[in-house]
Amino acid sequence: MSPATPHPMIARAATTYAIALGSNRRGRHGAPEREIAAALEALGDVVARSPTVASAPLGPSNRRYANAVALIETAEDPAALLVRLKRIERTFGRRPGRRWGSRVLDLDIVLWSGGAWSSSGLTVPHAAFRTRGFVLGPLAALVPKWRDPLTHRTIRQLAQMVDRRHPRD
Ligand code: A4P
Ligand code: MG
Repeated sequence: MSPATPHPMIARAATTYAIALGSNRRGRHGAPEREIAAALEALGDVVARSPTVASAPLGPSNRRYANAVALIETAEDPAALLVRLKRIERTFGRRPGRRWGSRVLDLDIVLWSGGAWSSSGLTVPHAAFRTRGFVLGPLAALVPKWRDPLTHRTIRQLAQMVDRRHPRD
């Protein structure tokens, strides 16, 4: 065994992540719903997924979004996972551009079973997920009892709070 190979006894255990998927632009797989389906394949290690929902755009874009949430299991730490997600976004044809611009694929790390994480360019839980119905709705269907490590509220509670503020979203 080379020195760089971790001993099996100390190999890092798999942890669970909730990943939010969004698309509001056609790509090589087709309409946004097709891009989401293909992205779930590309992610791998998906242990649960929500249905894909259509949602009105939040922000300046006027194109309707397809959104979904997936749970994946991996031993990668959040920084390593973000690198992989950015690579998948690129292979789906996403190009860096205007923040909140139309995109073939957006992959955000929403929650991690390891708790909170903060490093350069990465904050977990995702800074905006507590106010987003298109994330909290699908997430609440998967992990209603998971607690946000910052507010200590459950996902179900956060989803209900957003529903009360935006009953028609
Ligand atoms: N970053 C920091 N924390 C994270 C995290 N937890 N997960 C950094 C992923 N990335 C994180 O993101 C910009 C930078 O945020 C990343 O390079 C990473 O270092 P980005 O995906 O490159 O750019 P963005 O998506 O334009 O910005 P951002 O802030 O991620 O936008 P959002 O919050 O994803 O919003 N309306 C509907 N209905 N549905 C949507 O999915 N999405 C957006 C984009 C706007 N409106 C929407 C939807
Ligand atoms: Mg993003």
